Amino acid sequence: MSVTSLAEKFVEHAASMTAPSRVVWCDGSKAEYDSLIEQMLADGTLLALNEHTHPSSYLHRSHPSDVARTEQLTFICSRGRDDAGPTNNWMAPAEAKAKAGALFRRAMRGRTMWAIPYLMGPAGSSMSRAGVMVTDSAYVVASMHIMTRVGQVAFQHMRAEDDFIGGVHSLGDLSPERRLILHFPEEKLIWSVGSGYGGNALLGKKCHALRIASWQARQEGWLAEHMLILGLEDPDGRVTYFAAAMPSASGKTNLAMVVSQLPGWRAWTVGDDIAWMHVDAQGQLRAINPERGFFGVAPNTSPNTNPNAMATVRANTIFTNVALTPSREPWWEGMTKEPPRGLLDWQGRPWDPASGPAAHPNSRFTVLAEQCPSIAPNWEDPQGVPISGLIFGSRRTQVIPLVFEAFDWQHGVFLGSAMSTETTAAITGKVGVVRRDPMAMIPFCGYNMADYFQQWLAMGPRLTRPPKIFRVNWFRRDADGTFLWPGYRDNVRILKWMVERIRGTGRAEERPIGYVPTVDALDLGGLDIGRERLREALRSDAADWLPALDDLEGFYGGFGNRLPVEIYGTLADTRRRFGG
Ligand code: GTP
Ligand code: SPV
Ligand code: MN
Repeated sequence: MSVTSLAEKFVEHAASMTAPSRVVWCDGSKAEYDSLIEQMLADGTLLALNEHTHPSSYLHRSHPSDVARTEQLTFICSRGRDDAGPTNNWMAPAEAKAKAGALFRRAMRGRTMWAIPYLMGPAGSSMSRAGVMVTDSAYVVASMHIMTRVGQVAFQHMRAEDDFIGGVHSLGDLSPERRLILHFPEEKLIWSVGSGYGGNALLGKKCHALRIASWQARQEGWLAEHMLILGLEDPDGRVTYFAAAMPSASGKTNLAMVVSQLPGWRAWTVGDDIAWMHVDAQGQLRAINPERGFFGVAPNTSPNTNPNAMATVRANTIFTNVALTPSREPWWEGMTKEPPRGLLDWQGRPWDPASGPAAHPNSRFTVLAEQCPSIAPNWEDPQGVPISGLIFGSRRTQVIPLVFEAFDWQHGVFLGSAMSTETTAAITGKVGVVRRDPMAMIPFCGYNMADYFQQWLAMGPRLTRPPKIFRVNWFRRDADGTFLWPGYRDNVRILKWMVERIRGTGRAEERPIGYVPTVDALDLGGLDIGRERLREALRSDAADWLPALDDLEGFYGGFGNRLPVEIYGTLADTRRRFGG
């Protein structure tokens, strides 16, 4: 492999700081992956699973205090504080370097440093971007092999010597007290120390492909989004592509792999977590999936909810923090009705149901996308796929209807900016607390979100046929706490209505919040759901919405006059339509 001299310099500099006993450049080969696995089996980082039921699959148990993203330890270190904005933690670059520098100093002594050149996006795509990260974690290297394209292909994509994002990662001592995840967008640099967990440590994913990429996208006129990408094929074989933003652990992987209940309709998976979207020369929005694999939530994945994910993880999969059966098979809550006897919990102790779930609620699988039965034949098309519909979804027990459509692009951007959601186990902290999460990007937007809304607004006029924008909520509940909508595979019914709206045939009523499907507009064939229940799922009234709009105004106020006037204007219009 030929390494460019700037990449070499970057790695040498990281090595002089962390003092590893040796530096190994990764080539991304299968032999390299196999030897990493062998090494981790030998030192106990991985346990081999049942070779008959789960060939070439492994269990990794992480440190119990290192099981999810830690947002309070994640910082945007732009030169100007205002450029990070009120929704990000900010630290001055010099202070950040001093703090993390002390943690990195000689952190790799006696250990191997791997240097990983990686590409985010399909080979041969002008939308793909390269990175070079170093790490002292074999688990991170093996995961990067699955989640990104590692090796020479990264250098082939650099348009200049310095055309890469640099990343420095060390496990440190895994203590949250000595953990920092730092982004220096002006230097195209990421520093992460003290965590081995996915979003904190696989620097190509949230750090590069969202926080740094969103900063670059703003400057270059594109969008880096926390979105799945899927194609929905109709009975005539026509495929309509959607990109959908939903907060962490709120349904992207499930929707991306959905198995249709409707005869003749089928979904094709393009990506399950991140979308990079550009306007092409014809004014069409096109999206690529920058990733190569899935880092998916295990709990509640079952042959019922997500058969495609179950089939995907049958082999060549690394499981993290799931439970283990006596026959060395992985298990998690929701996989089967009854837990098998004799389970070891995610920390390797005999499972005691009184001490909590057997699998960690944020336990995950890491697996190549190409193993997914529903993977789209064109998922690695360098041109990306043409997007006709954009979806913003969140997890709300109340207020937000099952589905509705924005009046136009500007209104759709407003709906995205107005999202809030209930927190999940994907981040440390309390679960189920409602928080603001515009476009599902609150943890991932690498710059001032007021500017981000402006970026979204500015995309509309550049598009010849702007995608229709929809808002969904699979998580609304009745007074007894039961989900009003069955969700999962029945979500295809909602996608079908969206396709009909895009084609101009779907029926809807105009409401203050947008176009809401009439009860008979949804294809409910074979589904046992009462009209009253569906009406409740679609309900939107002033009594719920006016207070919610007041709360939203308070959130917007945090951006001061940096917030685009269009956003305030659309808020005022909505209030007026409700008679408020
Ligand atoms: P990240 O990988 O963290 O970004 O998560 P994700 O958005 O891909 O979420 P995922 O699809 O893995 O879903 C997480 C959890 O949401 C699942 O375990 C389910 O509990 C729940 N979920 C997903 N889809 C539905 C749905 O349609 N209805 C209901 N009720 N729950 C759902
Ligand atoms: C998320 O939390 O949104 C994830 C998992 O997709 S992580 O890679 O940890 O960010
Ligand atoms: Mn995610």
